Amino acid sequence: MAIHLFKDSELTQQISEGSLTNPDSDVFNGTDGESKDRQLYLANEQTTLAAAVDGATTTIPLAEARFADGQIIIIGSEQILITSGGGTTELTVERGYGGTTAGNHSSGTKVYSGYNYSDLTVQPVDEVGSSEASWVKLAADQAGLDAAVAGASLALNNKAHSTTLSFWRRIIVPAATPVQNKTDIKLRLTGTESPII
Ligand SMILES: [Ca+2]
Repeated sequence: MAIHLFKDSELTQQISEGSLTNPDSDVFNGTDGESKDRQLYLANEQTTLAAAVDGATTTIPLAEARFADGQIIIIGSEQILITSGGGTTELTVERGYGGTTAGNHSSGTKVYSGYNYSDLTVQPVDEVGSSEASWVKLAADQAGLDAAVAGASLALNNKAHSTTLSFWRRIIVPAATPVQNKTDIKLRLTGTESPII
């Protein structure tokens, strides 16, 4: 999916997926037991235009390489199909895709992966050895963490391409637990990805 978890509302710290290059990590006291809360953010793949484009050009300059060939991006209300240049900061595209109108866009305008999401759910999972997924509580806001069921998934429902959702997670390490370099608890995001019609 062209959607990611981030540690910050500015979406600069993407949480790594399938590697530990930038995990959602904390330091815990496993002797006495400790819990820590963090707000996480969920947003579409996105960047900005590195330069202004007019309605005629089929070259789109990006601030960051964020998209793949065959994906649809959206700038303002215009949908754009990437025909080549995916994985680079200079896309070759088909403008005005899906019945939208090709227009002028100024430098710095947001460029989103052009998909909406429905039935989004985030779930703590641990498939290595014994499951410690129950160390995780999820809730829509921090106050809700106290009453959240340990290990339960959280429904995030629907997300439009340009919106950012957020939720809170609490990691609870039981007392007398060795936690050095524990890396097996993950957050799994599921949902339905739909092109914008
Ligand atoms: Ca485990």
